Amino acid sequence: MGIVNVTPDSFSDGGRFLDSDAAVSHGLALRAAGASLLDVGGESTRPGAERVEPAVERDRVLPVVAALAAAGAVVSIDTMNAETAVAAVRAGARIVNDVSGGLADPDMLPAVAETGADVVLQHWRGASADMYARAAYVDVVREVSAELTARVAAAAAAGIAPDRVIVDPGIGFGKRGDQNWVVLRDLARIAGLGHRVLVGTSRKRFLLDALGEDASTERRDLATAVTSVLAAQAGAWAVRVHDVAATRDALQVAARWESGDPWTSPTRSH
Ligand code: PMM
Repeated sequence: MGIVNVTPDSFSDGGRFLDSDAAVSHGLALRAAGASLLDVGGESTRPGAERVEPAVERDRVLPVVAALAAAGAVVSIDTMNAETAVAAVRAGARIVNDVSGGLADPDMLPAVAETGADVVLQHWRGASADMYARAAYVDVVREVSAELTARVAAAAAAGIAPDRVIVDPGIGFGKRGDQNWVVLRDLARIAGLGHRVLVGTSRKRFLLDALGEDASTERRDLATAVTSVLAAQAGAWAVRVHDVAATRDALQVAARWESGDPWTSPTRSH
């Protein structure tokens, strides 16, 4: 899953893709680099970020969703707002990615049920501004699993069939650095919940525990390729990344490792 942030304050791309044409071009480039899904978002969820007016969010994302869907991409809409989700599905999005797992907007789950779209329910314990205050766990993997299970039940009660649900442990959301590593180590237990699993580690702060505080974006992308391979091996269905090419290469190398097939390259016959 390639990330297309259409925000002026994304910590990762510096808001370079605020202009919708640029965002569409970026999405198409990610697709050409190997992304099978494009995740379009108009509200930053970085720690401390302020909420964006839903109308502003829709102005940002709808033209981008429409253009990418028209180009044949499978688009997910990264939003916590039910109206934005419904409008994006009308514009061609096939997946609603709600980092709050349907908790931020009480209308979200019934609205998604009506659209027929798939939904990503991410583990979440409150808005970005104060999410670290809630990072208190006795057994982080057990609690994340239980809270995700409760969100899947809420989705089912709203009319969303379990096979339309993708769960996400929410790396960096309401978890401190060490807690993220524990969740990743035990990711197979999240996969054991029986749903498709999405994992987003891309460029996130917790990677600096391994890389050192001053790691460049390039080094975070390399680390993301490694975590994405490890997530895939633990059963993840998709990984959400900024640098699609690096993660694609890493996943292809890992696939060769697992299959034992000889290396072949499109540019080289052997
Ligand atoms: N992370 C961010 C935004 N949306 N959605 C899902 N499902 N999972 C994530 O881990 C996730 C997300 C924050 O990252 P960004 O600001 O770099 O997009």
